[in-house]
Amino acid sequence: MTTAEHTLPMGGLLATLQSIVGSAHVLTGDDLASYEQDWRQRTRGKALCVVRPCTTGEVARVVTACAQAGVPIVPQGGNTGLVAGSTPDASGTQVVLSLRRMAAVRAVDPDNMTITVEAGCILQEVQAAAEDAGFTFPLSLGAEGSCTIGGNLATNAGGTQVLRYGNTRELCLGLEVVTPQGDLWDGLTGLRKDNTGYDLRNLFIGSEGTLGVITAATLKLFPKPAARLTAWATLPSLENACRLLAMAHQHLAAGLTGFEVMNQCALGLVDKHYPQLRVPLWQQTPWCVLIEISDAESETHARSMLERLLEAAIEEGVVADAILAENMRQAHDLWHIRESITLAQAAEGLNVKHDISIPVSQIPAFVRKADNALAAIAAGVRFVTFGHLGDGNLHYNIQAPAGADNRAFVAEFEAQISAIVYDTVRQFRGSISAEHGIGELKRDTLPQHKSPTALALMRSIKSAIDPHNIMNPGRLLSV
Ligand code: FAD
Ligand code: 2HG
Ligand code: ZN
Repeated sequence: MTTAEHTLPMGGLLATLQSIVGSAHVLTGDDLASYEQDWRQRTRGKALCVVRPCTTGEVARVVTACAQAGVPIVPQGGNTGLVAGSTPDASGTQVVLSLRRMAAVRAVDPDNMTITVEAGCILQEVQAAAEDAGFTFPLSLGAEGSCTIGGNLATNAGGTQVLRYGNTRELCLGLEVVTPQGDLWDGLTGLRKDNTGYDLRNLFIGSEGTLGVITAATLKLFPKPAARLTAWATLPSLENACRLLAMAHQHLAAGLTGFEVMNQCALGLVDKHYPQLRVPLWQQTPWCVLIEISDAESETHARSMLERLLEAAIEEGVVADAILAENMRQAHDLWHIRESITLAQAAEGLNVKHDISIPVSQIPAFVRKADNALAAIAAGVRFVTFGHLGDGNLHYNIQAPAGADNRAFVAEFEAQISAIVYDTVRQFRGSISAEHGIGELKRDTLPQHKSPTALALMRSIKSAIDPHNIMNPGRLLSV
């Protein structure tokens, strides 16, 4: 595969792009920081320009023009990705294609229980449109106020409801995609059954902008539950959290929609940086858990189910203490604490993230082993361990010792720390990326954790669909 080479003068390309989207929507110059800087402040690139099309036809013409010029394209939604995949490299030769102006809800089909939206729709707006139509769209994550559905699809985002509803992939029925040649693939169906060969939809989902530009999607809607209830529990150990998860599956069955775990260090950071959130009970035990139940019957039914679970768990010594949110406001406040961990970590300073999955049954053993190994190489490191325990997905993040220089710590220890963590993940047959993707940050780590056969197949797919390496080069695969 060849790397994209410029075949047309840049001025000619900029003029062509302006003629396609209008000059107000081709941004150049020094003020592109919000498009060039990644969310975690790990990398800062330089774009040739930012192009903001507002229709699929415009996207197709932009991609055609860039392909003809041999100029690479970096698709970008809300730029909330955590693996440095949505910002340009430092060469000043890549075009950032921002989908943010393509934000229409194209259709709601209540009988088919689907909604069709454009890629730049903010996730929260998709949720609101679903609510307005009398349904729920269950994808839910801390960045939902700024991430886009196109970015969610491109990363196959997870979040806090995966346990019941699945990842973004499971929520999507159809896609509209502009290929690296500028052709349109209209796969925007609302079909729940379609066995007509290779699954192109699932190939584009999770491809992190390396195979094409997602311009629209048809998504599944679900009935709104009659009631949602949230509980917060304190636990002496991670083993107990796993035990509580098993009990919650037994007691609540399909009613269990969320099960999140947070360690004391993670909650301590929220308490430090957002004291107004008033984190409950966090100093009592090393671990806290958030449980959500959704009930098709009534709030009374939901409450009695959750109370019975907690009573049994306290009686068996699994849970030390628990609170049940009295109303939606209190439930929202508890979830807000959980969703603020990433922000609190950012406020504390640069850190090392690991978004891993391990079979749930092995998680306590994994954490014990990795904690011990890391404490031995960097005394005083802080373990910010939290995540979607119900999915076996931990955010096993490492923060510099209190008072240390975070940037210097990351520069000195990141490679060593991540090597230990990923090696331990491999011993437990886990994954080095449960939900955030590979991007640039984990690109060079991926080959150590995929079989040569899997990597060769991935490279074949990339070169078959994007032979000139126009789409988001250097992300996911080094090629
Ligand atoms: P961007 O960051 O703009 O892009 C991400 C990737 O997708 C890039 O590779 C980009 O090139 C590609 N891309 C974007 N749009 C398109 C498109 N239309 N077509 C093709 N490729 C495209 N993630 C989770 O999975 N679960 C969580 O719980 C979660 N919580 C988060 C909480 C916070 C506070 C933050 C900051 C991030 C969180 N994330 C989480 C990560 C992030 O929000 C998700 O990865 C999200 O899906 C990215 O959407 P985006 O629109 O911001 O995409
Ligand atoms: C979450 O679950 C996100 O809150 C972000 O996936 C995780 O900050 C992180 O590492
Ligand atoms: Zn997460």
